[in-house]
Order: sequence, then C-alpha cells, then structure tokens
Amino acid sequence: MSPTWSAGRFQLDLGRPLVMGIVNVTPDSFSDGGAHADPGAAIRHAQTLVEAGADILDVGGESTRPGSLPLPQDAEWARIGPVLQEVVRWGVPISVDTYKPRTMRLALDLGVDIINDIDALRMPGAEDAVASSSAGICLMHMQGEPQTMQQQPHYADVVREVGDFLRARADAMLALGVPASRICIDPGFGFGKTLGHNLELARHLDEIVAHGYPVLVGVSRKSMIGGSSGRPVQERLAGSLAAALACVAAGARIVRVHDVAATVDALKVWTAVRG
Ligand code: HH2
Repeated sequence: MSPTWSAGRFQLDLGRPLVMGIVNVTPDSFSDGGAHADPGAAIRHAQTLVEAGADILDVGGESTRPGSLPLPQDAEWARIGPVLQEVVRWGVPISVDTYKPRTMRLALDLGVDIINDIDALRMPGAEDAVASSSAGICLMHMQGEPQTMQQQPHYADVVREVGDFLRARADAMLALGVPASRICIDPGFGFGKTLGHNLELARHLDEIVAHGYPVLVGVSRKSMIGGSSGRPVQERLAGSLAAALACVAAGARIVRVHDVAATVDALKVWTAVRG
C-alpha cells in the first residue's frame, strides 16, 4: 500500500511524487515578487497552476527570503484571506504558508487542508492552533530567522542536526495527540544554510527520509540552484528540475515549486523511465 498524508479533506496518495504549486501573494518574494500581489492576479495564477497539474496549492502572504522583515499578521491576512476564500472551493488541497498562529486559525476556519510552517510550529500558540484540527502539517527546519539567517549559518553536522530537529518537532506534535499520518517534514533548503550545507543535505536526503515521515522539499529557483549553475533567478528552471528530481530519487514525496507544468512533465518522465 502506498503511503498517504492526511491533510484536512484529503488523504493524499504519496505513491507518486506530488507537486505543490507556489502562490505568493506578495510584492517582494525572491523570484516572483509582485507578479501576483493582488488577490485577482493570485487567483488567476492559482488557476493556471491547477490546470498545469498542481496536486496542492501553497498560498503565502509574507516573503521569508534572506534579509526579509516580519509582516504584521493583519497585513498578511489582508493579502491571503480573499485568495483562500476562493481557492478553498476548488476541490484542490490548499496549504497555507505561515508561521503565525492567528493566520493558521483563520485559515483553518476557512477550511484549508495544510499548514506549512517554515518555523515548525515553534511560535507560541502555533502548536495549539493546529493540533486539534485535521490539517496536514509541514514542519520545516530553519536556523535563525529570515532577517539574519544567511549571515553566518553554522553546523557541526548539518544532516544530523536538521534530522534531529525535525524529529523533535514531530515528537512534540505526537505528544499533543497529532497522528503521525498528518505530519510531513522539510529540511528547509536555503533557510540558514550555505551552499555547502544545502548540497550536503541534498546528498544525504535519504537520512532525513529515514525518519519515517513524508519529506517535502523546496529547492525551486533558490540560491543553491544559482550557486551550482551560475544562473540568475529567472534562469533557474533547468537547475530547479534537476534538483527536484535528485531529491525525489532520494525519497522526497512532495516538491514545492514555482514552475508546475515543467515539474509535472519532468516527474512523469522520471517515473516512466524508472518503471
Ligand atoms: N521555501 C520558501 C517558502 N516556504 N516552505 C517549505 N515547506 N519549504 C520551503 O523550502 C519553503 C517554504 C521560500 O520560497 P518562496 O515562497 O518562493 O520565496 P519567498 O519567501 O521570497 O516568498
């Protein structure tokens, strides 16, 4: 039987890798800031991602790129609330990319299926906001916080430390009564990590997979793609596909991407070749 991820209204079959399409309702995201900043544009973009084959939509209202400042909760909600209200009716699993407990609660009240938290539910009130729901939970590793995380990332053993952190955060959720079937983990590529750390994590992703939770990865257009290919942010599609496939080959089950159509094609071919 293939593994599944319990996510609100959905039992997501992880027998094939799933594509999570990014909907950034932001003026300043690192690769598509301003492209879908108003609700109408974001909803149209979300529609194109669904048509391109996205299995999940991940809606976010705050850029957490290196150096970014936190956004007040009400401003975040003003951006994403109208978008969520519409997309939640489409019959597609909806994820919300937030670390703010109040945003989590409002989104869950609207019926979203997944809380995707770059802070792994560490903000006071975040665990409680999601524990009693039925939402899927993505726990991501980040060293430090976005404003300063790239200044001096440091690890003695990045793979072990990231794995231990994710394990501890998952254990904390289990202790609150959250079933393991709702939890997925993410090493957090680019969040408090040098190029060397990111590559080390990608190379040893099987050790994160071995913790037993579905693994989600977000490598799309990130600096590790630029660092390995020498390409600027708008020319990182080929590199992003290569990294996504390498992660899937190592056992990642969900890839969070900007370029859904190309990723869906790449995964279809990869799956067909693999047999
Ligand atoms: N990366 C970003 C945001 N959210 N969530 C998970 N689970 N994993 C990731 O790797 C991840 C994430 C950053 O990418 P993006 O949303 O495109 O950029 P920005 O933060 O500038 O909006």
